Amino acid sequence: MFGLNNKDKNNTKAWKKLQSEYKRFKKVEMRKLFAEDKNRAQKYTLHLNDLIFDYSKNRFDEKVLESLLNLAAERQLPQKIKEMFEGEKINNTEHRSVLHIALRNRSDRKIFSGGKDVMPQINETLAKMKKFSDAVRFGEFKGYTGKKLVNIVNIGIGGSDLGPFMVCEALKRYWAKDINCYFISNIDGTACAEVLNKLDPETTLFIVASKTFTTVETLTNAKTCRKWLVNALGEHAVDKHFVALSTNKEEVTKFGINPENMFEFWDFVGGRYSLWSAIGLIVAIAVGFENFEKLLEGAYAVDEHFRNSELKDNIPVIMALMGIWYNNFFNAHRYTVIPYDQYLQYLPSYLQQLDMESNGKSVDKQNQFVNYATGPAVFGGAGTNVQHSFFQLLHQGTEMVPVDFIVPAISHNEIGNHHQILLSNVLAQGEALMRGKTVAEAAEELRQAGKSKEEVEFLKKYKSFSGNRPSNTFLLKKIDAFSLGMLIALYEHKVFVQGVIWNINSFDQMGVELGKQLAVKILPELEGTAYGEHDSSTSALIKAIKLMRK
Ligand code: G6Q
Repeated sequence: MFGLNNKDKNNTKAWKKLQSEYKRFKKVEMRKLFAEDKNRAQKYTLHLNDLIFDYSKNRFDEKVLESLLNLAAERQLPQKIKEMFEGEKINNTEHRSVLHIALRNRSDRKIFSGGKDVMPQINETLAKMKKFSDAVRFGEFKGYTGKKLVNIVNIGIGGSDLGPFMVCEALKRYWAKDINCYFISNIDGTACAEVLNKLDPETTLFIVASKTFTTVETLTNAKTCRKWLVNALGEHAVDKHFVALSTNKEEVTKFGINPENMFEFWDFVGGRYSLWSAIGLIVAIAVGFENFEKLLEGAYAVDEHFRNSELKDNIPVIMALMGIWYNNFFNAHRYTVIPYDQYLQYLPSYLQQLDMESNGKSVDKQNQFVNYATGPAVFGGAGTNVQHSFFQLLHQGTEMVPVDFIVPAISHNEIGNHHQILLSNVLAQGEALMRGKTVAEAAEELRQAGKSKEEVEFLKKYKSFSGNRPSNTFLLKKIDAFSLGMLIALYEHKVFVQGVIWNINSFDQMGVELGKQLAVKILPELEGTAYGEHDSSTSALIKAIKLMRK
């Protein structure tokens, strides 16, 4: 398999075909497609359990879709999916299998990495998580002074924070009544101080979540929290108030956490794919292990769908192909995710890491710099809030930004007609982006509103909307552990498919290293114990900081 960079014409046949399809199709209006085909929505909607994925409001027709599917086939996608599920070392720069799918394998199928079935160790950790989360929830595992642990603090960053944080927030409705969850991630002392100020050491459990157990932010925060606890309750209290989630027993022990209080995971689980592992411990404590299992089951349902469905019926594949179509042919290098659900407000930041850390790469799997666009920038926020902030640009900006709308038909809080209003908004936005409003239509509307001829002439362009702006709609029945598990897994596999098509390794993150290296060098310079050579901007800023802190 060669990269897309390769000049071999046969290898990039589908890509070339898509370039010509783009020329044919770029001006075609979705309005027209919907008018011409009354079955368009039905044709381009996929179902999975209670989830409905409507991708009909995208700029494609049957021929475009066929060419996109040919691209996936040409990139040997089915084979690549098989390789991931069979534990091949597809993370080629780190020589690792990529087996987050094993963490939620609810069948008795064996899954191998390096010739070893990984399922027994996964199931063992799950059993340990169940036992511990139940014991905390039911007050059997108590604090040092015998009080129930009701404040659960996850200390972690990046993949060891964003996933459990987002899931806890999304499932807040299911939290045990007497339990509160807190998250400390940022190295900024404020993050620690603001949480600790609220807590009573006697009722607080710290979960130190770090795959490597070498991450400076997490270890610094964990040290501060450990000190806070020891000051209040003494060194002997640590075993009752600190647990670790990690792959690194040695560092956990060195840090001063009893290895018996460690929940293990493995290097075949990437940080940003780890919420299904021991990293989900806070979720299990907050919402109960049964709900944590439902989360896994939702993801497993998607894994089975992804593994077994034909490309044309495969939701993550279609999500990915639409993204490729816009990113690489329309040059639309960003997309936005808008959950119309307050509980999902942190989903966009979670997806930002999932997508941007996975596919923000410039070297392909054959060690060549790529000459095509890879991962897009992702942003988002909860609807309807964001309608009142960045939607202006989505509707009238000069660049097209594809949108994913996510909405549950039923809210956990059906108060008055709040949810009907919210639903009407999400549907209206999708329709408005697709249809737009022509200059002539805007003029007519202004005339109907009694505006003068001059005003109509002046305002008609400002009031027009180009339309033809694409969106997907994910309609769920309700946000619960199962549907959330499905949703997250759909995006994980979407990102994987795009990585396959771009021929990049979605599972390393070397781009975060350079800044870390430089920070280590600059720290002693700020503390005045070293002097370093920098560009004039960095040097001047170091000097200014030192002056201000004097
Ligand atoms: C995710 C990344 C990164 C990682 C953090 C925390 O895929 O690898 O976000 O999760 O840097 O790392 P540790 O869990 O090792 O502390």
